[in-house]
Order: sequence, then structure tokens, then C-alpha cells
Amino acid sequence: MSPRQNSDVFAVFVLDISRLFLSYPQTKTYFSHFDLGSGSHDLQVHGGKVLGAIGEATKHLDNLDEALSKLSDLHAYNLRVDPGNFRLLSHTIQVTLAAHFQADFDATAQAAWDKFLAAISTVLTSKYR
Ligand code: ZNH
Repeated sequence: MSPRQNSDVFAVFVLDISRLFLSYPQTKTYFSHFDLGSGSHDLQVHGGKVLGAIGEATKHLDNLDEALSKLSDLHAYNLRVDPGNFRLLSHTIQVTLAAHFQADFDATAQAAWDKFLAAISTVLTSKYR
């Protein structure tokens, strides 16, 4: 269950992005304009966007900088999300995967996801100043 084999992973995670806000309430500050109720329309749409971007990134593993360039601008110049939050989201994604794919999410899969999500986070926080 590597990041490359991702299709059904995404549907599952969309339902679960509220885990980020429940586990790490400080992350809610960026979403004051959202309905943060578990499973709300806002969360499903946003979860879909985030996972869409992650799915797209799996197709550009050798060129994440360029593939994520626009998103990198958005997070650095516009959203100004504290970089520490990327670790929290990455961790939340991995816990979600572990919970839903208990047998497949072994240590090797975890290492691959951790590396992949860290690489994405590095790009998305690379333009901060
Ligand atoms: Zn983010 C948005 C992705 C992280 C916060 N994002 C977003 C989007 C996407 C993303 C795709 C959409 C865009 C458009 O629409 O154009 N993110 C992402 C990724 C990651 C992230 C991939 C990693 C991995 N974010 C993050 C974090 C945070 C955030 C960590 C905090 C906590 N985002 C955000 C916000 C927004 C976004 C706030 C906006 C929303 C609305 O809609 O308003």
C-alpha cells in the first residue's frame, strides 16, 4: 500500500479530515469560515481538494517542485499556514491510513508515506519568508 497505489485511500480519508481538527484544535484557526462538523460538506470538499493534490503529486514524484508550484505560492503568500501544521496533517493522514488499512499499512508503507508527505510539505512550505 504505497503512495502510488492510492485510489481507494482517498475516498476513506475524505470522511476523516475532521480528525485533524479534533486531535489538533489549533489547526481549526485557518478554517473559521468552514462548517467543521464531522462529515460536513465543507470538509468533504476540502478533503477532496487536498487528496486530489496528493494524488496528483504521486504522478510527479520526480518533479514535485514544479507540480506543486501553484499550491506552494498559495500556502506561502496567501494562506500563511504555520509550517508546523504540515507535520500534524501528515501524521493525521498516516493514522487514518493505519486505522483503515490495518493489514497493509506496515512499517514499510508507513516509511514510504512519511517520506512522500514530508516531501510534499517541504515544497508547500518552501516559499515562506
Ligand atoms: Zn492546504 C487549501 C492542499 C496542508 C490549510 N490546500 C488547499 C487546497 C489544496 C490544498 C489543494 C485548495 C486550493 C484551491 O482551492 O485552489 N494543503 C494541501 C496539501 C497539504 C496541505 C496537499 C499538505 C499535504 N493546508 C495544509 C495545512 C493547513 C492547510 C497543514 C492548515 C492546517 N489549505 C488550507 C486552507 C485552505 C487550503 C485554510 C483554503 C481553504 C478554503 O477553501 O478556504
